[in-house]
Amino acid sequence: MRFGRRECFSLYGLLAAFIMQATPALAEMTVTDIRARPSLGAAHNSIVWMTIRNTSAMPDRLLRAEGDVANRVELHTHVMESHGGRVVLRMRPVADIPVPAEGEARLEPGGLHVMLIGVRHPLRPGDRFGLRLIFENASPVEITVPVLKLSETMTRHGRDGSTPARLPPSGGGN
Ligand SMILES: [Cu+2]
Repeated sequence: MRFGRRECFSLYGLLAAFIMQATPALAEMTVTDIRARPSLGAAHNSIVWMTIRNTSAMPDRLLRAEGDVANRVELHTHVMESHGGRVVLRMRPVADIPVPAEGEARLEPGGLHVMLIGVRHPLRPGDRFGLRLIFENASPVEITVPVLKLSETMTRHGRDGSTPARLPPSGGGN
């Protein structure tokens, strides 16, 4: 029996399918465009944005982000809500963030983001801190997050208690 070209390809396909099943950790994530907002005002909160690209053929989900930069690190999105005829943008926690196969999840101002609640030290432009991204399939990814000036983050973030126009006086609070 001879293998023609077609049979060779189907054997190769079977082998590839077997390898993918046997090693689900092959899902690979590339994280770019990482940036955080300075922590401002009395809220001691900050926000991290990034683009997560899934280079594998397997859909995945970001389950959580971990780091000791803040007391709580949550995954959030924004939703439009109407209050007495006024439309406001509000933040809401999400259980996970889908990252499609060979696609990307964009965490952008006004949408999905990583929320830092109660930062342990004030975050100022030029600072950097680490976060670990935990996925359903892919291996954890360690990222370094630079803190940018508020204007550089192009923030459209809503009412989270911050006062973007004014930095807290030095020596005050915390
Ligand atoms: Cu938020």
